[in-house]
Amino acid sequence: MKTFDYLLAVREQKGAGFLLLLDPDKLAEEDLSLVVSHAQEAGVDAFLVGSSLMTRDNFENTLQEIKRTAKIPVIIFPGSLFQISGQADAILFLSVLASRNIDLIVGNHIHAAPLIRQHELETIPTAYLLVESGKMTSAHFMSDSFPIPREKPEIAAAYSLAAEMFGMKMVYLEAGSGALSSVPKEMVHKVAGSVKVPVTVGGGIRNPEVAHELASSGASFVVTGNFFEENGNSGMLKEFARAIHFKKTEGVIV
Ligand code: 1GP
Repeated sequence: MKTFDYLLAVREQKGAGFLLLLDPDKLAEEDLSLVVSHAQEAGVDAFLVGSSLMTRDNFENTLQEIKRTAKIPVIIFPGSLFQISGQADAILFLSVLASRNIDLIVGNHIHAAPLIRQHELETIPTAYLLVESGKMTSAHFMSDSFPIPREKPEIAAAYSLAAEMFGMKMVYLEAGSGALSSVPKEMVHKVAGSVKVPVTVGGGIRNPEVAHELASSGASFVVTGNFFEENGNSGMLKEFARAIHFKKTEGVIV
């Protein structure tokens, strides 16, 4: 099954999917197999792998380690052109639609496309929309994007509609890793009600109640990263999974 079809099946069966971001710049390679097995047992549906800024040359090794243990899809969430690898199952083919840097809207993609094809990597064309979140995050800074004002869901919805009209398959509403405030549920509701493509929401989600609220407001996928990088929080993975999987049904997705 293609990764995107798997994601849609997860959404259909569970209400929403739980994606765990693994940042190769922050995680020690020797810890990865434990992190991965613990996360999948707890109910994580897929892994995102990527970083706004990589300061270590360990992207390939990190992916290899994750793939060694992962039974669920491993999806590249690229922070730059250096984050392309044939070891993953798919890549979010991101366009930072509100960026002021043309290369991040469409530019780097020209360099990436032949390599992605060579690796036979599945692409998930995704509109990546930065949302104001209380402070400048690495994602905001690195992507040269004016964040969409929190109280302007109609702007996020208009961007999302344009993305859908361009044929993109996903909208990613991003508060930025470590954001003070996550994307407002009103904005998620407005965007999810405006487009048919799945809406992924991430950044600053630090408790299961917020994760649940975002999923029940229409987010198809909820992403967390930072919170589970902190020691002692991995015990909460199950609670997050339960909160995000608001539709309780049995069955296995293959
Ligand atoms: C990054 O939204 C994700 O795209 C994760 O954010 O690290 O704040 O959970 P956090």
